[in-house]
Amino acid sequence: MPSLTLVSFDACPFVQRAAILLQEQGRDYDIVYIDLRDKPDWFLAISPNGKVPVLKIDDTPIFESAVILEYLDETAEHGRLLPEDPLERARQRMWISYISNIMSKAWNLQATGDEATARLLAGEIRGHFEELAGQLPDHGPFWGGEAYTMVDAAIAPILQRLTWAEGLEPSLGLFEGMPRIAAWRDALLVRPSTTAAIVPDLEQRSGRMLHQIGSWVARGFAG
Ligand SMILES: N[C@@H](CCC(=O)N[C@@H](CS)C(=O)NCC(=O)O)C(=O)O
Repeated sequence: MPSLTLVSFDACPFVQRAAILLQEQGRDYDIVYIDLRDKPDWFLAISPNGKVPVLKIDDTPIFESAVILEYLDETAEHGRLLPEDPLERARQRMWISYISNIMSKAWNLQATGDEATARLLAGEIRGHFEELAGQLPDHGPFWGGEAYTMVDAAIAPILQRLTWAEGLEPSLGLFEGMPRIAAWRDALLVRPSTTAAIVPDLEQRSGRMLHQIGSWVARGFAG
């Protein structure tokens, strides 16, 4: 088996997706953290967009979290998450792409210093949640019912960060009246792959960092 090295920024939810899948698969991997404010030359040489995650397979880098997820799934020895049926595979890819678009809104919601913008984004994210809730099966907490899927790995980091944001500013009401999304979130947040894929004090560190950049959501952070 080739060696796997995940190039990471510790607070990045896109990196976390890849780390979650590596944890689900029980694979050995190394992790290398970089400072995105001071990107090393070796990183810029393997990441044309200057973004993490990059996964190095021996010496070959691949970038884009959704591509990394697929590579890891296709090379898994057992327990592949993407289904065999092409239509079902396409449907999971489609929703992963939809979720990727929510990630930038989730970041803007956390980072903006403007209350009106935060509330607007919270409303838009609730709209996306309604769309996703309409896709979830009636039974079982995950996208595949009882079965954990690639869509679950892809969304867990956002549900985690939005839960932290809601903890800082409960009036956002992101999960209010959304029992199906809340149950999905609850199942994903306690899943060992989700918790093992981040540094242990990330919630505190994120709150502090958001507070320092003037985030409205984190304006009262006192940690
Ligand atoms: N579409 C990319 C997005 C990755 C991304 O936005 N990463 C952020 C950190 S969370 C980054 O590296 N930003 C550095 C920059 O834009 O300079 C993916 O899915 O991998």
